[in-house]
Amino acid sequence: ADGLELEAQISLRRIAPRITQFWQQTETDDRLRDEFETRLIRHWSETFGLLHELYGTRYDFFYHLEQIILTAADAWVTRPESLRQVDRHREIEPDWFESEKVVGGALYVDLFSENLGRLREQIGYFQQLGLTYLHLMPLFAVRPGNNDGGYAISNYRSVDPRLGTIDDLRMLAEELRAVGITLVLDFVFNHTSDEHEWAKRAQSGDREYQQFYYIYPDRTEPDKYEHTLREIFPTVRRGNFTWHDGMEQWVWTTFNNFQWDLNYSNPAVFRAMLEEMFFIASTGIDILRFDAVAFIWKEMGTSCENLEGAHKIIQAFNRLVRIATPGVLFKSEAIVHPDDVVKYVGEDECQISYNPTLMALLWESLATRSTRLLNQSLSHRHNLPDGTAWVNYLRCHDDIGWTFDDADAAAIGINAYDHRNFLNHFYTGQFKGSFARGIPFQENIATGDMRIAGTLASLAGLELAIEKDDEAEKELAIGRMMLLQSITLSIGGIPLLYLGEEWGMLNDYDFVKDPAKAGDTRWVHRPKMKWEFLEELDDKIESGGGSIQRRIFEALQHLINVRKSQPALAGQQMELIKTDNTHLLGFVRMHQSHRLVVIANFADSLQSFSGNALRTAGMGRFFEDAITGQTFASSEDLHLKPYQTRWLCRV
Ligand code: OTU
Repeated sequence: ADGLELEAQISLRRIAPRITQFWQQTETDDRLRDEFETRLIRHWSETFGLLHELYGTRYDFFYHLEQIILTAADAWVTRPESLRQVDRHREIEPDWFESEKVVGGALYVDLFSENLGRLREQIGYFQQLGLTYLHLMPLFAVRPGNNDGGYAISNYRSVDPRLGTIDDLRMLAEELRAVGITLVLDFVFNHTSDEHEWAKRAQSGDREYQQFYYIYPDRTEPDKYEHTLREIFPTVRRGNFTWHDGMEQWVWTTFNNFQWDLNYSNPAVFRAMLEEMFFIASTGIDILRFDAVAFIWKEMGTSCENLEGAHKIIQAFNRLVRIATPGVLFKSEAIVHPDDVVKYVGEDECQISYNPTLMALLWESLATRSTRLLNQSLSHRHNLPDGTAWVNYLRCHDDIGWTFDDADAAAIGINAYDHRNFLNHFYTGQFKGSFARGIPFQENIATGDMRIAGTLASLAGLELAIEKDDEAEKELAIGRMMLLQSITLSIGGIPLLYLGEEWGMLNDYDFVKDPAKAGDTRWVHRPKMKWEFLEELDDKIESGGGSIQRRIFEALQHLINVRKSQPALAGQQMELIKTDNTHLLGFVRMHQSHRLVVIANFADSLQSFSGNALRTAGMGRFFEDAITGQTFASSEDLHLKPYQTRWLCRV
């Protein structure tokens, strides 16, 4: 380690004159130089260590190192001053995203509002709902035809012309910022589309660009890799490689055939993608969603998922962001085993992460009406290191995979394989008595494995209830939707809605009519926004009345407002309460001197909880349900209606 530190210091001394030269060429003023150099020195040892570990054996390592640092310097000096202000502010307040005031939403620009210009007109809607964090699905230039919902990017520096321009994006970011909404965009960095300039150069025979990807002349290497690889999109093709007719070579394609995996063992790829990342950040992005993090590092003989190299790459990006654009945060998208999910979370890696385990287990509890597996998992998986947070969600643009830990299931006597089969049956509506209307995604005939597509409302029973025109069923469905929302809004972390949830968007089976979508059942839960319901929102109907859509909207809006009024809901700290009732989930949220107890009923029948236990949990003699405003005394038991959640605080 001593030797490495010496190398680090020598390298920095060698690079210093090049940086000075860069300041002179760009006529950078002293303040900006000082700020950058202070951060460079602060993060230098770690940055050097990571890059050295990744690329130190390359003969041209020093060249790449120097280029990387100059890329970072360029990102800082070309960054708009308004964003540098944000950087400076967030260095003083690094935990801004842990506030109870933060509530997120995700949407497709085209499906929600045609284009970026129209989206700007809808900022009022986000405010009305209470959102402070907006994730726009990928909006950059894509290949024609199927583009995997924007995840097959051809150019990271131009917006899909159907959605607008880079200037529209900048303007949107600025207007959102003005009203306190942060902007999240994907950094789709595992792969580019086959139409990206780098891929095209590779196709034309350019060897330098062929090294940007994993390209093989015959099956020898691919076959060796395949021994230990999973198939992520088995309905697209068998295996992970695609034959390219023009090049007459095999290309590594973890996802669709047209999504070429980038080769991060090549430092030129790291630097090229660093430049793209800084460009995206410069448009005014607060959080970058690191797509498909699990797959970015490959090693023969391994699963090529969640390898140490993947962590090093993200940590290196993280350090360079701390140096060049320090206000920017990373969000990890690792929809993998919970032990692996958490490894991407850290101040020095991704500060926030999707919480796929909670997501899957909330659906599991809804199906079983039992919180045992959820409790088991939460008991040792919820807490995260300081300076990090979960992003808690119920549905997103992707499928639901049952990524809970087999050992957690075994610990409470559940066979994980059978249980996943049950859940798949349940959520595709095949299980007797199921309320759900999901459809299979990536069903693997060979293994029997599948994931589930469907909207929150359809999976929670609203579609079936409407079809049956059964009022009681509709009530239960709304109850289930609000139950799940009440957990993600209170358990600790950033709640993230998938827009459409707020008015009970149902599955849309018309996607099969579009040949570019027909092969991907996730489109069932990606319909166009139906703005009609909004007109009714403004009508002066008595609250609690009106359409189902309106009722769902108002109930969710209310929950969001209540969340924001509860300082106990900041941060992550959560302690489970033993409820001695498998239908109930109970936990205490604590922040500074604030406390809030959450009790949720996953059964479709009335349940009670001991008032005494609530006193022990810190509720004193009298307490209030912040959701309904009702007050209770701990001398009596607390009652919960089917699917009811109570957020209790002392009075
Ligand atoms: C991500 O998801 C995106 O969210 C998907 O929309 C993309 O199709 C995909 O990457 C390719 O860009 O397989 O079904 O973590 O589950 O990364 C979703 C593992 C996916 C994968 C996840 C991927």
